[in-house]
Amino acid sequence: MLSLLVGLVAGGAGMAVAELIASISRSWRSPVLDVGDRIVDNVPSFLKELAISWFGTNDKIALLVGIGSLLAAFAAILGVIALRRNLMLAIAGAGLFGLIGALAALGSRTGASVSAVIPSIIGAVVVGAVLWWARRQVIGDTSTRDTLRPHASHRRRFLASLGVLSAVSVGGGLLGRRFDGRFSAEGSREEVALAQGASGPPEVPAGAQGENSAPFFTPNEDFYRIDTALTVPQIDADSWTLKISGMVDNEMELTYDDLVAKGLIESDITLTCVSILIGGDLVGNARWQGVRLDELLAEAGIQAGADQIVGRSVDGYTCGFPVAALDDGRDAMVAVTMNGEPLPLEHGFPARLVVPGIYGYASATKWLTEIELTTFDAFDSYWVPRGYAAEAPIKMQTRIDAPRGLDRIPAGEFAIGGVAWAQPLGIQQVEVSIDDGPWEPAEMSAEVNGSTWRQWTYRWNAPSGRHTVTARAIDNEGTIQTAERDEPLPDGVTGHHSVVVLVDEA
Ligand SMILES: Nc1nc2c(c(=O)[nH]1)N[C@H]1C(S)=C(S)[C@@H](COP(=O)(O)O)O[C@H]1N2
Ligand SMILES: [Mo]
Repeated sequence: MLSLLVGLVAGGAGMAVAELIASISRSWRSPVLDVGDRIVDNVPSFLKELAISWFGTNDKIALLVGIGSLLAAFAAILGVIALRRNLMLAIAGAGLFGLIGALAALGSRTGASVSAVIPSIIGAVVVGAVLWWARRQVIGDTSTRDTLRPHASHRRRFLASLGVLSAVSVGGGLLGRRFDGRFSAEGSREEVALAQGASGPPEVPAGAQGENSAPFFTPNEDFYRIDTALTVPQIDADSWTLKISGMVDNEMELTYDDLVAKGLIESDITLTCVSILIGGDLVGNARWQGVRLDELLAEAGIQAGADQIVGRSVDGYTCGFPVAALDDGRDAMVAVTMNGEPLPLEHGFPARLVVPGIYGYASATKWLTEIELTTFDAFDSYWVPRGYAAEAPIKMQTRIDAPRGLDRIPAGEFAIGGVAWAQPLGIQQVEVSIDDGPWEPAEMSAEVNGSTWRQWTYRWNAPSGRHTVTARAIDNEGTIQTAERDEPLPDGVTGHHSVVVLVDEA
C-alpha cells in the first residue's frame, strides 16, 4: 500500500516538474502531450475510427485519460520496486519514463530542437530522486532489509511529507498549465474581431430551415471538431504568415493583413468528415468568409504539371486535394471567419482552408501556414499513408433528424425532418420509404447553393406500431444515393439512413 502511494507521489512530482519546465518555453511541450501526439500519429486507422465511434469528439480526452491511467499504474509499480525490491531498477524505470517522453518530443511532426527533451529528463530525475528519498525514509540507509518496519512516529512524519509533496506537485502542475496559458491566442482573436467588426450569427436564408431538421447553421460551439491536435495551436494573427510555395511562378508570403486586403467572399458551405457514420454528426454547416483560393493561386501562377494542392498547418498536419477540383469555380477559400466571427481557435484561427465537396481530412487544413503546389506522385498528405484515399470527394448522404431511432411518437401526423448533402453538386430531392414501401418525395426546403446541405420534411400520417423510416437523396445530376453500405475507411460511408420508430395509439 505504502509503496504504491510512494510510486504515485514520485510520478506526480516528476510530472509536475516536467509541466512547470515545459511551460517556460513556447517550443517545449508537456511530455504527456508529446507522448499523446505520437500515439495519435501512429495509432492504426481502424482503431482511430473505433475511438471516434466510441468517444466522438471526446476521443482526445479519452486518450489523455488512458495515458494518465497507464502512467499512474507504471509509477505505482516503480514505487513497489523501489521499496520492496531494487532501488536501482526503479530508478532505471524512471529513466525509461524520461526516455519515452524525450523520444516523443524529438519525434514532433514539425521537427523539434534537441532542447525539447529537457522537461522529460528533469521530470525523470525528480521521479528517481523521490524514490531514492522514500527508500531512505522507509528502510534507512544502514539497512538492506526487504521488509518495511518503520517506527510509528517516523512513519507519521513520512506520510506527512508525502502529503506535502503531493500538494506541492498538484500546485506546481496547475501553475505550469496556467503559466503555459500565457501563449493563448484568444487576445489576438479578440483584436481581429474588433478590427473587422464581427457581424455575429448569420440569418438563415429564406425557406432554408426545415421544420424538424438540424439548425441550418451549426452554431460554432456545437460544430463538430476533428483534428490530431491534443492542445489547440495558439497563433498570433500579427506574426502569422501564409506561404504559397512549390510549383508556382511566384512564391508568396502574406501577412494576415495582406491576405484580408485581397478581399473576402462569403459562402455557406457544409463541412463533412470522412469518419462520419450513416446518420452521424461529423458534419456541420457554416457561413464562411475568406479569400478565394483560385484567385490567390492564379496570382501565384500554378505551373504546368502540378496536380495537388497541399495545405500545411503550423502543427505539421497536411491536407491534399486535386488542383482540378477548383476548375468548376466552387467557393474554395482561405477562410478567416466562421458564422460571423473570427475562426474559433479550435476551428483554425487565424486562417484555414475550406473546400466544398472534399472531405475535411483532405482539404480543410486548420491553423494554415503554407499552401504548396505539388503532385500526387511526389507527396502523400497526413492520412494517405494511414490508409485513407488520396482523393476524397464527399459522398452523397441523407440524415433523418426526427424522429431519432427508437423514439416513441403518438399516432397521427408527424413531420419527419432531416438534411441531405452532395457538395458541390447539391441535392435535388429527398425520398422517404416507410417499412420498405415505395419511395415518396419529401418537401424540399429552399436550396441555398450546391455546397450546403439541403433540408427536407416528409409529412407522415403515422399508424400505431413499430415502423422503419428510410431516406435517400437524389443529386442535381439525377444520381440516386446508393443503398449499398460501405465503411468510413478509406473514402467515406455509403448507404441509407434508417430509423425504427415506435408509434403509440393516439
Ligand atoms: N491542422 C489540422 N487541420 C485539420 C485536421 C487536423 O487534424 N489538423 N483535421 C481535418 C479533418 S479530418 C476535418 S474533418 C476537419 C474538421 O474541421 P473542424 O474541426 O473545424 O470541424 O478539419 C481538417 N483540418
Ligand atoms: Mo475528418
